[in-house]
Amino acid sequence: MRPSAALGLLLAAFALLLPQGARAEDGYELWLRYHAAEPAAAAGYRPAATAILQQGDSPTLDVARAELERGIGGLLGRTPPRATAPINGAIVIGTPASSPLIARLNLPLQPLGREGYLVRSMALDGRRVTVIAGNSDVGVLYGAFRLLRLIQTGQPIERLNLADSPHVELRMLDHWDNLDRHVVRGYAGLSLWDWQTLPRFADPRYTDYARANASIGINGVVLNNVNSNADILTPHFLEKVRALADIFRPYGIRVYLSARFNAPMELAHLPTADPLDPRVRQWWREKADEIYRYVPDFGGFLVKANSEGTPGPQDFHRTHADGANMMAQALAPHGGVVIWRAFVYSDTGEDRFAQAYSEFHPLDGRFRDNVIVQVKNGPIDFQPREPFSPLFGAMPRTAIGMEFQVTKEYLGFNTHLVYLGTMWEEAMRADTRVRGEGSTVARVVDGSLFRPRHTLVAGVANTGNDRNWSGSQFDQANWYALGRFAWNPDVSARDVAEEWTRMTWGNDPAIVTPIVAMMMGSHQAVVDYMTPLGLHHLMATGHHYGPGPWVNDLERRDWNPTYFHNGDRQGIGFDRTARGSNALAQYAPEVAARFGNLSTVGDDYLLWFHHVPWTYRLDTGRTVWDELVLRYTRGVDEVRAMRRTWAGLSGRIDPQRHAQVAAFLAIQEDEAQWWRDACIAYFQSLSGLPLPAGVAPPAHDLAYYEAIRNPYAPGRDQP
Ligand code: BDP
Repeated sequence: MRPSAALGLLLAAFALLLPQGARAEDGYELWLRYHAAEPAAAAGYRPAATAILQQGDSPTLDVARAELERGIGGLLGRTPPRATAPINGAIVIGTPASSPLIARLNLPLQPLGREGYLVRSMALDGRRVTVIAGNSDVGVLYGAFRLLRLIQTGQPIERLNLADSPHVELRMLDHWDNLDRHVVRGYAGLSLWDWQTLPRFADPRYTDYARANASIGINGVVLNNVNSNADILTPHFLEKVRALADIFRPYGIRVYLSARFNAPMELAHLPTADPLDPRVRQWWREKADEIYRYVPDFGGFLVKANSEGTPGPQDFHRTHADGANMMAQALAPHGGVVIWRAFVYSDTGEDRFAQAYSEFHPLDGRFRDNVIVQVKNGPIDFQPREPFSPLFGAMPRTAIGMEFQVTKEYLGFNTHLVYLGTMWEEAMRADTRVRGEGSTVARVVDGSLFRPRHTLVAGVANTGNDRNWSGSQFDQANWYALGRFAWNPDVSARDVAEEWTRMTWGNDPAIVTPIVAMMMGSHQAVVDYMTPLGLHHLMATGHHYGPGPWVNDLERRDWNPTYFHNGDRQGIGFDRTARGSNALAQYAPEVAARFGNLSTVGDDYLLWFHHVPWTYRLDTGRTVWDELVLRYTRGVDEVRAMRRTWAGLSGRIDPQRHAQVAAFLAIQEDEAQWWRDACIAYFQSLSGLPLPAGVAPPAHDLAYYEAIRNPYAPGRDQP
């Protein structure tokens, strides 16, 4: 037995003796817990990681080496020393450019692009080593994290021959952080960016944030809210932005800013922000030049224009393309991009579902090639379940990026355990049919369908300054999953859940199996207790916390839940077929036909597209009314089952994290019950039908639920 294997087994044995509770954990380490006391990880780690041989000098190679030292040191209880020549068991890191040693190995790196990597067990000068190589330093860093992930998840790393590279170019987190540190739709404390103490004080969290992102391949972050404040573009803030960019750079992360479209008016008092006005164009050119003086690798602008009251080119009778191109032209000399959001709708009377497509589809081919149009996964707004947005596949001559919401604005904030991987998998695997079968959303997003110049997956971040970063232990999984889906939109949600679970909770099958099962069922559960059968947007006004299906008095029609469910005495659902709004016509004919036909739409999407009588019979043999009530009930039962599962893990998981999750699941059960009871009480007031046999009635009458107010719910748009 080699010494390292013996050490591994010793540690494993020791770990079994050590009560898990002995070590307090609060979740700060995320999935980068490098704990020797992980029995399977320690036992599975066989090769002698005797030393690290860093080939080349750069801040990124330094952090790759430091992470390996930290990770292997933690997992094996012994930090590998640095080597100066290959020795048996060494991990050799570098690029052909940084290392003659790696160059002469002639590794097949070429197809892996700038950010790909190879991890190989091989002989070098007669020694057995593990080589981590990439075409760039950041590729090496990604490879280092991959090796650590293998060890953390208890996989053999004796004979490695791995190659991987990102399928998507821009893999981003969008922070909806205001300059006063309020995070819009944030449930994890204040913004991580302490603008007050920047640039002088570099909070160590900035580095840990960058490590976490790099570990999952995130390579861009938008620092500020899409409802942006022009002040971020002033020198006062650019100094601070530079400080963050300097910290993130070694981790392969570029900084982007949300830019307010009328900034030339607000900051320079120009009389207009018309994108075709020469003064405006010049202002943006100079602003871009200035930003690049602070941040030479600045990524570009994210823009929310003419959406929910934000300024935009339409204020000056110009199109989205005019606005985006003007900014893109200013950034082009520096290699920056404009990410222009397609989340637009106005009070025109057109079905809100259809509006983004109506505005953007005619502009296909009109955007410069450094513009990416960022589209939310669904046509409305991050609902618990949405069909894919018809814009995916509809603009073959435009770079179309995916926007997911990692933070759970409409899915129970931070307290509900909802793993979003399954939802994203559903979105990515949806077949748009625009180029025949297999034209999945993933293939639009990864660029393999239309070959745009840029590809993008972005997630609205769920981070804040809570110790556990995401507001709950399980919300970390959604941050993790965003990175994995951005890296490869075809990844399996189950594999991602399992990886994360092993790294976050442990490799013991008695932990992994139940936790993964909980995660995999959790999205369907929330859909069931909030918006089953294709209902959507039933949340209470403004903060979106709790049910409000009865709300019908908001100034805009398409803010009212009653607009979306369209229920009355006879039936329920939004008719988007040709008899109704005809939004279905925006999909490829095969998709429109499938969703448009009651026998093929499927129960999960039924009320998205059809208005049906309460007595309409589903495939289950039950009426819509009965099925609705049963699904609401089933959702609550599922949460109860999650609580039982979690209780059964007591003693196997460190007590602090276990207790927090247990308490949050109790909150979730109460709130699931609230959702169920309130919605059943309300919908019964419409349908007038009795509950199916054996189903418990709501605990209170409808008036009770309608009277509930939450003026201080966190994450509000305007605090
Ligand atoms: C909605 C949020 C709002 C955002 C908007 C957006 O409620 O706070 O500003 O999305 O995406 O879901 O711009």
